[in-house]
Amino acid sequence: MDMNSPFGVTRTVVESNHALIAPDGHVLSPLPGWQDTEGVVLISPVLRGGGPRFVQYLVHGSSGCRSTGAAAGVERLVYVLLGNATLDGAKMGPDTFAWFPADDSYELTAGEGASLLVFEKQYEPLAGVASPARITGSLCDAPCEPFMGDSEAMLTTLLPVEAAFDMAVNVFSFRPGTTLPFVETHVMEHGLYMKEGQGIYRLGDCWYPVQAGDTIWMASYCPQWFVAMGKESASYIYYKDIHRDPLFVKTQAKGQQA
Ligand code: UGY
Ligand code: MN
Repeated sequence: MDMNSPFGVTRTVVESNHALIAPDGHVLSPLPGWQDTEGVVLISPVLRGGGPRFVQYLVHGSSGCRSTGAAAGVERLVYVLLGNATLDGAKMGPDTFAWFPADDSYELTAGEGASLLVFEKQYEPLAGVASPARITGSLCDAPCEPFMGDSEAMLTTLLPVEAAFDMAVNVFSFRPGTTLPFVETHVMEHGLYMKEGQGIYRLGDCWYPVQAGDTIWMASYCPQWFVAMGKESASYIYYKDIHRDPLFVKTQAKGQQA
């Protein structure tokens, strides 16, 4: 924890259609769905009434850290940021991931010093389309392409882009000076974790300096834009909801009141 802010200064902001959570404000708590585990819930439906329809959290590995599955009906993507995890006894190193369909069960552990990033949402089945089976993979083996033809902005898609999937998790890497090509405004919402580097994120009508370790929530229709700055590439991993008719998407996660 950064104790060097004697005047109560932080870059963290929580607005109606976006939030920036800087790591200096992280507070550990026990994690539901995990045994003997602490972590930080970065984004959740309680951030804003009618707000996020997913959960994004960090797991701090420890000797007892363990999970055997998410809540009923909830799909989960686990990405190893640092250190090592095991899935049913098999090692998962940094920059590997696993996506678990709803109601999957397994034995997942994360050792001392490990840091896992997790995204969860209630799976929304599509009539006539089977729910996909578990997927494991790594950043370096996933498909990676220039974003809209710009080879300085490389987009890696961790999950297959198929209608059976109602979530996407991508890793976006920008050379210094590279931008998102335009200010995006779209129906999908995002949960983002800065993996490396720094830059400026436009969220709504505000421009924020951001760096590795920061978390951003972008609500549906939050205008968004990014420029990478500094000497090294910037990269972030982000979630979005896809492939479902917005007429029928729940505006709130189950169990949340307005
Ligand atoms: O997938 C996306 O919408 C992506 N281009 N958005 C973002 O990086 N803020
Ligand atoms: Mn976007």
